[in-house]
Amino acid sequence: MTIPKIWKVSVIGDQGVGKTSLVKRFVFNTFNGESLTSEESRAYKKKIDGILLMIWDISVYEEHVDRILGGSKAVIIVGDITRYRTYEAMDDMAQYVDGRKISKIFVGNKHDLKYRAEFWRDELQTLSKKYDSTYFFTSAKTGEGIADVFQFLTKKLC
Ligand SMILES: Nc1nc2c(ncn2[C@@H]2O[C@H](COP(=O)(O)OP(=O)(O)OP(=O)(O)O)[C@@H](O)[C@H]2O)c(=O)[nH]1
Ligand SMILES: [Mg+2]
Repeated sequence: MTIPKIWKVSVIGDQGVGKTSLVKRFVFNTFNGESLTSEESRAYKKKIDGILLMIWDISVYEEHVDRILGGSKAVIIVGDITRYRTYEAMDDMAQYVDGRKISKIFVGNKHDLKYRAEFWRDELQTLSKKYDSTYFFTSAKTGEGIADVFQFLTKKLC
């Protein structure tokens, strides 16, 4: 019997950027348009490329972010491209995570609404350069880009 690698991955980002939707799209392949603020952080399991991912959907109210982030292989920092201030929050959060041994991946979510974008490629490129990282565009609604984020994670971060 081979014991799978288990990786913890944390998903953070400003309120309503689509953290829960993104995780549920990836884990269950579902999307539910309703808006329900996550009061508590929650972990979901999903096996991909022989790696068992423990994906933490971190609540904006989480008191123990520090402890949850500890031991994470990667952190996915999500913004909502239709709201510029969620981009600023991405930078703040990246700064918060910086200096730890955790890979950062930036995600501009709600790409199906790109005609309403308040930030886009230039901004995410700037952020990626600043933190020596990479970025993706996703839509939890259509599923665009979601698998790419997690595939990148398991293929490139081994
Ligand atoms: N059009 C569109 N709407 C999205 C997308 N992702 C999430 N939403 C919607 O945005 C709202 C917030 O999504 P959530 O997944 O609850 O966001 P969250 O980051 O978990 O929010 P909090 O838990 O409150 O911080 C919901 O109404 C979702 O249906 C997307 O890719 N496209
Ligand atoms: Mg949520």
